Amino acid sequence: MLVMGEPLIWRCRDREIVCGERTLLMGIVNVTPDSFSDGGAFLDTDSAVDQGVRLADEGADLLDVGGESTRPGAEEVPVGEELDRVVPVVERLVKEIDVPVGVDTRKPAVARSALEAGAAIVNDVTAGGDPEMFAVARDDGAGLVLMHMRGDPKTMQEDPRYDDVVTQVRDYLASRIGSAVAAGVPRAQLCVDPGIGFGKNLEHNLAILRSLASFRELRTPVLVGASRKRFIGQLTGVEDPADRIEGTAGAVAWCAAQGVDLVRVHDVWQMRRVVNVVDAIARPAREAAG
Ligand code: HH2
Repeated sequence: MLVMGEPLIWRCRDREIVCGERTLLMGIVNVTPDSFSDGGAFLDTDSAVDQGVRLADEGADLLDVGGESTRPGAEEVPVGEELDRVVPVVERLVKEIDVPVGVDTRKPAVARSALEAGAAIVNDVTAGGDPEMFAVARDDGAGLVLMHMRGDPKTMQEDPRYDDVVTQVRDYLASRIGSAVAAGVPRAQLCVDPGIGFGKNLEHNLAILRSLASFRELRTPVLVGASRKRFIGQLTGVEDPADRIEGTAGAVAWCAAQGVDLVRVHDVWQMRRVVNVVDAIARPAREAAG
């Protein structure tokens, strides 16, 4: 049985997100034509805002608005286009719902504009690949997700190799935490994510999922994004990502049982039911064990 740490407060501007009491759901709003599972479904501002409002109603604890797909092979989106996609959506969502809104971007200029529009969190899949991202998070007191990726989306799935994937991913995240803190971002604003499917094959993803407890050592909240991903298709034989709900539920249940703080999901309605059950079973048991 895994032993959890104390509840953690994740500071995201004026929001204090309490982690550790239950599994928090980060609902995904992809304002893109080409995301791997819902590309094109929410490309115009109105439908993206409607989707964000729906996910909040369904029980999302926070939202993640993205304007650039990071699926394997994806091309980079020009900054102006990414701004046009995400900023109007963030601007409206923060007025219409009460849950914190984040922006999924690797570009500091997009992060800065989204924060000006009222976002509270920056989800950077490059973990500060552009060091300016640290200054953006520091200046605005924003929450910052540091995710592990090997290479970039264009090439990351070309024969990924590790000697020891869990140790290497954890050491990488520890060193990115160190760089963020050195650049003036308080640790309390940071959250880490091992980056399921980002430069990792099936065995790498499974090894990470088996060892989630070890990421607690980093003393930040831990986020996992397994929703609808390819490894779930590989394990279930389901080709269409939008049809991978049961497989996603399996992964989300596992994450909740391991004490992961946040799961990033497309299907909030269904995953809320999953974590309600698993949290009721696992959290008191873990507290007793701790
Ligand atoms: N996965 C995706 C995108 N952003 N951010 C974090 N922190 N963790 C993840 O696992 C993660 C992420 C990919 O999922 P999605 O946004 O649905 O697809 P796409 O990148 O094709 O838009």
